[in-house]
Amino acid sequence: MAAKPVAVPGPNNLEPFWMPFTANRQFKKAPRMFAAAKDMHYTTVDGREVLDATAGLWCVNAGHGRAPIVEAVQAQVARMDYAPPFQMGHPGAFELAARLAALLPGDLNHVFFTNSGSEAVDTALKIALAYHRIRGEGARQRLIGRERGYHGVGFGGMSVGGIAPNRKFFGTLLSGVDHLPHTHAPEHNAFCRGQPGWGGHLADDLERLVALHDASTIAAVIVEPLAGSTGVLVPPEGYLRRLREICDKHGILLIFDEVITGFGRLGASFAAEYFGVVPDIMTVAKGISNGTVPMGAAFVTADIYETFMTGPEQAIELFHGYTYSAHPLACAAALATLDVYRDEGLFERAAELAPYWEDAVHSLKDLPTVVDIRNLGLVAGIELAPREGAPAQRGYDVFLGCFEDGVLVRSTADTVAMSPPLIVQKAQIDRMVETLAKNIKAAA
Ligand code: PXG
Repeated sequence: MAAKPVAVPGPNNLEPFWMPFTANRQFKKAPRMFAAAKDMHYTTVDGREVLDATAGLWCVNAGHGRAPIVEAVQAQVARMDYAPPFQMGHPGAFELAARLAALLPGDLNHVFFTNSGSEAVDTALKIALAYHRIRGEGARQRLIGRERGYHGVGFGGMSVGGIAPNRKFFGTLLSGVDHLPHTHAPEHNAFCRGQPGWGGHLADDLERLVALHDASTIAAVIVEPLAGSTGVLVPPEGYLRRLREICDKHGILLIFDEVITGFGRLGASFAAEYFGVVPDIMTVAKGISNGTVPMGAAFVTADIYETFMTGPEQAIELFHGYTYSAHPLACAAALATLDVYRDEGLFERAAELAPYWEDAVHSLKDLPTVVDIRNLGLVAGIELAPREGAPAQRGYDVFLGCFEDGVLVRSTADTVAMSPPLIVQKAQIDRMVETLAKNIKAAA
């Protein structure tokens, strides 16, 4: 009998894939496709090299296709593809948790593994609620986020997040959530280099929310130490410390979402270390495994972990977890990634390059339509004035123009964001900024 023909979708059938956070119809008319990646560059399907100014999507901090990471994943998949994480373990998970604990600031020293930043955030929020309940403070059920915050796309993360289009289509979200004001204030801080001097007092709004709801009803406050997705908002001087103080005063847990800032982006292992402010829970993803295999994690203090370790020994302490928590391939990728970060001193390298990066991006200051430039570590956001009646169009045109000129940047509304792999060379920084300058002028 003749073999039944198999319907193989041709390479040009772009229809079935519903792309995330993408204008699907626009993309499918003129697709942009990557086929390969090495170090600082992607190669498109038609063989063009594209310089990566965004570390993929803020995740490939060690650069693409790094041999030690690739080989570690290859060896792991050949040795053991999968191991169940519930009531079973594998050595890589414990080794990775111990390595991370050694890297973490302050009392943060226990690790709950997830597969993404969104899951890490929902995990952190659930741990915060359960922590208070176990301690007999079950009335602490409110969660506080911040306007313009991005904490992924789970119902918890959406609820504490503060980006309207990410929320408004999806119903009533979690109840009992309130938001701090955002810290975007170009009228005070435009073109400041590094941390803005104005705005530390915005943290005092937490006292207003405490007065409104009463501290006894508030479980946790979650913020990105530096907000990435909303257009690179650098925390004002003193802001994070003030949040820490107010949380301590009222017994509220402080959660830092370090999905973007973790693993060297600011020139320190974590933003908590960079700013000298340690949260009670920290969420990470992206750079933890260099984007090679999906992985996220929530880090908690010894106090939080020990609070859960109090019932009968045979009882499960936290009814939460994922089939792929601490997946062997993700653990192998993360262990090899941590080796590369350490052996190549990439966090220190980011710190050393930061002043050059700052000068380079601020050279765009006098170009038409540029209304603000924000930077810290190896991150920059260049904010453009929106076109009349067409918000986000100018940012998108700059993104597209840069891509056609062989540089991958990111646009979020009319802010262009760059966050290159930490192996970036100065000449490559120059190329990114020149390409951006050309395309900002073209889109003016
Ligand atoms: N928290 C933060 C601070 C993030 O930046 C997430 C959570 C969610 O992670 P996952 O792994 O679930 O996507 C993120 C993700 C952008 C952009 O363009 C940023 C993210 C995702 C997509 C786009 O800035 N960050």
